[in-house]
Amino acid sequence: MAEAVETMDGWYCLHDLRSIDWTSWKMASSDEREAAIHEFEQLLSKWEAIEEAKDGSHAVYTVVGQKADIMMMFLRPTMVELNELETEFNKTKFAEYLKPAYSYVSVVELSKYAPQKEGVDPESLPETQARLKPILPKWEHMCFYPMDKRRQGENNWYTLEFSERGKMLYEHSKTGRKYAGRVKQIITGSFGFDDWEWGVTLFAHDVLQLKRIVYEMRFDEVSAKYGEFGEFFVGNHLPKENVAAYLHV
Ligand code: 76R
Repeated sequence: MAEAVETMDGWYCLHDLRSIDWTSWKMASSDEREAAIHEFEQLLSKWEAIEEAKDGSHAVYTVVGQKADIMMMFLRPTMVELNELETEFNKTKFAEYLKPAYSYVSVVELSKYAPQKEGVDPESLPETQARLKPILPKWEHMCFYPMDKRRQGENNWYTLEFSERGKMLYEHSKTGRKYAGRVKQIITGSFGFDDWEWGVTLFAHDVLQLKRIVYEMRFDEVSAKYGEFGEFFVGNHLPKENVAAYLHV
């Protein structure tokens, strides 16, 4: 039997995607719209204070294409806080004009494939802690997609030996490192939490870097033979100061 890898798990993660019901938004009075925007901005300020205190993080993007209009990503120390945050948002006036488009529940994950230093628990290292509880970059573009590792005929990731999987992931990480500074990736694990096995969130200043990394990685053995992918979402950063203009009708 192949052996499972140990994982290090950090903040819990919710990707929450909504579509705007522009018809009802336009039918609302301008006072109602203004109040809804103001309340949403206040919630954004509250999330910013949580991020400032390093008790979580969030990112808000507008989605290109018809799959959704807004993509929000939240990180919180517990699943309970994630749920409270979601419920608080759902109770806002603004949420009355939104329709659910997609959601994904996971937890920031690092795996222990790399050989470990004798007597050093990697989880205790400050650099590991920083990666498990990341402050999300607010780069211009973001892309999210869920994925699985294949379990089919010859290509079954879950019957491969630990060392073989580790070797392939090492090769994969070499491709990844070529994009250092241009693409920031957050891998979240979702076994037992959602319909796929991992969520992949990528941030980039130049949107083409998202296309390039995903394409180049298709040729890594680990993706070519074992990667199965769900829906892709791509969007542009929506800073708090642009919310009112974005929602202006
Ligand atoms: O965590 C680390 O940096 C160590 C090396 C590493 C691991 C173990 C690493 C590096 N990844 C790891 C694991 Mn990754 N990653 C993806 C995708 O679209 C695709 O084909 C795949 C989607 C991208 C774009 C990406 C980017 N990685 C994983 C796992 C879990 C596997 C398991 O546990 O079985 C998945 C699902 C996955 C998928 N990866 C990197 C990157 C980048 C950019 C890096 C380099 C990070 C850096 O060192 O700066």
